[in-house]
Amino acid sequence: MKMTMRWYGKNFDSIPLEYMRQVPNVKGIVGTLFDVPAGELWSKEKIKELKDTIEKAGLTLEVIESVNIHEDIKLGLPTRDKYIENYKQTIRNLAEFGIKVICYNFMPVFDWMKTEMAYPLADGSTTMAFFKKGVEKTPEELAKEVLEKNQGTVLPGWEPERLAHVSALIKQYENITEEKLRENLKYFLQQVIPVCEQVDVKMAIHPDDPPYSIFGLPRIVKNREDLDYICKAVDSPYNGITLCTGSIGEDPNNDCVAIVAEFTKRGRIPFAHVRNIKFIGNGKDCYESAHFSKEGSLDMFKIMEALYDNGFDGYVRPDHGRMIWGETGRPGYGLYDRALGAMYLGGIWESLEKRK
Ligand code: DNO
Repeated sequence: MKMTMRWYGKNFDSIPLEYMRQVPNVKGIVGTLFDVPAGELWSKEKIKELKDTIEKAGLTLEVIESVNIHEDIKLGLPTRDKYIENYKQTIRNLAEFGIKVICYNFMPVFDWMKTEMAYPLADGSTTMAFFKKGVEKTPEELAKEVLEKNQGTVLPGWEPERLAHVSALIKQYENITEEKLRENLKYFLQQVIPVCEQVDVKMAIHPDDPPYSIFGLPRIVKNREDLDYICKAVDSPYNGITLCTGSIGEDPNNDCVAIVAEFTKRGRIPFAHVRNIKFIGNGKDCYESAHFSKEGSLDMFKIMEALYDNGFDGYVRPDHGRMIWGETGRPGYGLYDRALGAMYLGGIWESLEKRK
């Protein structure tokens, strides 16, 4: 298990890489080229610059999150082929610089969705939360509210320029059923996975967050059956999953531990996002709790054990953290609570290793 932390890049992340390096056991960075729009080719120059910056700080770069998928690929438009060609070349370019895993998602229009960015907890910290009633509003109403409450902080996919035509974006999916979206994913995978096999880079799809339809959009990475379909769609170890416990776990019908165990055993989890969530109210609302099992609704020991017992040898990141100790910044991506999470998960892993 290799513990990592996500870093958005020097112009987009306020946390110095040197600080991340001081978190015991964190050796690697999950990096990205945040300013390259979906669909465009990642140049070798930019990849090299990112890698050099990270290595200069004494850390490694082996995982990318995300190389985003152009909307035309998800929609299955004739223009998708040129974007898939760019994706293939991006994979080759990343491989040249030692990248081993590419995390991506196939969520239409939006990436992950939270309705609260600074939900106050009893201990004085704040965290992100998802309230079902938030997505009963129109996306425009919700975005306006989130922007106002959070002094301009936006979620990926919620950038003002995108929101200006969000209704039109959603409308494009009017006739895209889950079945059709699945076919479009399969079409994409059939083309990129052979390249991955040639250059030894694993693709790792991130589950939908939350793992059910919102705003009437189709969602196809929600549960065990969806993951099984995806793995079989192109049956290769290079077609993998970013197992995110906080996303899969958001549907109480999903047995997170069993899912982690099964897909680790099948060799399909090269990357895991391990965080806890706490259900409140009606059973669908939840907030992102501290990692410690007792603080949330997921059993972090059992999740780590399911990875360990089934031979996991990929990358883990503590995913999100609360804002604690007065820290400010990108919601979910402060340093302090993620560092606590990395330590806690590393501690569980050490006990698993030593008890055998
Ligand atoms: C949230 C992240 C997601 C993830 C993408 C992968 O913190 O886990 O935004 O990066 O869905 O493409």
